[in-house]
Amino acid sequence: MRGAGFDFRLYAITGEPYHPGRDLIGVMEAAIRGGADIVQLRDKESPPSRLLDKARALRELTRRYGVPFIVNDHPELALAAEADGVHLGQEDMPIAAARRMLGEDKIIGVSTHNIAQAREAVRQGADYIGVGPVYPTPTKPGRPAAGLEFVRQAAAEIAIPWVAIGGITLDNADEVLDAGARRLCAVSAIVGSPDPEAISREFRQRIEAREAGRSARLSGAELPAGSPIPIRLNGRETETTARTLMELIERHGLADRRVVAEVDGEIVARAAWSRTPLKAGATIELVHFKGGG
Ligand code: TZP
Ligand code: MG
Repeated sequence: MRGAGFDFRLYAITGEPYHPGRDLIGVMEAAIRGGADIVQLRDKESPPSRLLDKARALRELTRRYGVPFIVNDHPELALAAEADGVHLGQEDMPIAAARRMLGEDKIIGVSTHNIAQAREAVRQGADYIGVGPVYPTPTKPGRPAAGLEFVRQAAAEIAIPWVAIGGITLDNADEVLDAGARRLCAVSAIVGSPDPEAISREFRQRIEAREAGRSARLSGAELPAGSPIPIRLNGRETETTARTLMELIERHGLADRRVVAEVDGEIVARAAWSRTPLKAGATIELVHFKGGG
């Protein structure tokens, strides 16, 4: 499940207090039918035995639809329910400890509330990160909004999948996407809706519409100068303050040499080096051919 191909667009998280009288599985099935392509069990109230029942039921549902299933807070529950992974907050167990418990194949997601936490989660090996709360939300009381600026910073810097979360509704989804988000997550807007399927379908359409127009806007993405970002260069974890592929290549003294450069598995033509941004978590291969002929 984990691996280079892991990605998603619309992340639906459970929130049973938002749908009293309606069944958890029915609500989450509607979200999936509408286009949610990853599901998380988030339940701060139930005792462990109830949690395991819910996790097992959601596992069965998500397996039927071929959608990844993530458990919030509890790696041991993720294992017991055969979930695809776990989602950790800043106060939860460190990523390395969760990785030891879960093994290499499980997905580990991490909530981050500012760009420093986002960089650190990438460095520690998170498979995706949550970026938020974008807006204040009753689903996470007491957590101040990180705002759209954090979304812009993540868009500029973070190369692993990251998802905007917190107070996102159909009324503000477009400005979150305008700020650079390519994935959205919602609790209340989806599960609190009388029609979770229709809402999910609309969220999904908004995201897809941006994706379609995206490649044209990609060139010239400005990256903030400053702190080093973690990258993987020729198989080695390292850091760089270079902000473009060209800067990185220049710093290795290779700009005038015969070099093939690959970013995240795609060869980048020399003409595009200067406008290819470097993002935290990017995998870069530089192959330098020595000698002539
Ligand atoms: N993490 C950051 S904000 C948030 C979580 C779990 C709550 C999102 O819920 P909602 O109802 O979509 O604002
Ligand atoms: Mg937590």
